[in-house]
Amino acid sequence: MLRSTRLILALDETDVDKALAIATEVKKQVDAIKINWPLVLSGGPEMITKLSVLAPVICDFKVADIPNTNRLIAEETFRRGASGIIVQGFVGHDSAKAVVDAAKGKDVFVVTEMSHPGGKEFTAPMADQLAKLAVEVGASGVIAPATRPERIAHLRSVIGRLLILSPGVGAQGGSASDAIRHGADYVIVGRSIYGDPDPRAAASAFVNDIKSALKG
Ligand code: NUP
Repeated sequence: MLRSTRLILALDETDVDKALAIATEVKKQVDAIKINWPLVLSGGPEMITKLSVLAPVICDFKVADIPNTNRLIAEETFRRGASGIIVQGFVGHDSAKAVVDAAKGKDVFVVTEMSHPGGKEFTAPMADQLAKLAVEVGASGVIAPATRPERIAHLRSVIGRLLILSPGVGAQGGSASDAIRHGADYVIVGRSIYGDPDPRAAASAFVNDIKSALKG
């Protein structure tokens, strides 16, 4: 995945026409488009293929099953044109590794500590182990919370040079520049872009905020 603007759009818009229009509008400002179950359930898995024409698509399916089922999910996801997939690490090394193997060099990201308040309950205490698992199974990187930037810095010390993608910016209260300053490679922004009356202007503001962090 190109590291140009370092902005990833989380396209959780369930109106398919709107989602495609927004993706077309902001495609030059984002390094990837992340989709999740809401859009896949409303528009079908062909949304992966349609969006992949516009930008690299990361499927945030938080895959969490036995190795064989994980492998089948990953194969179908990549067959439809995804460039990356997000998995849960708590199901164990074998399950996560099955996805890395099925990805055949495409990107796999492991969820560590989640960005919402409930992320502190179970995922935060396990975050170091989940980050280590990401390294051990050969994942491309991890998902770490922009809502707690100090945790991004800490997780960076666990994973070394793996990528950090950081959601929780905007609607959840986190700041894009703070996340970058604390070591995130990319920030993931959803509602604050697709829910804005002017998604392109909103995306531009995030791109500029990220640039300010890279300069300073
Ligand atoms: O810890 C996480 N937090 C999070 O918000 C892991 C995620 N994958 N996400 C996803 O990022 C979430 O499911 C949504 O698709 C996106 C954030 O969207 P928003 O809060 O910017 O609207």
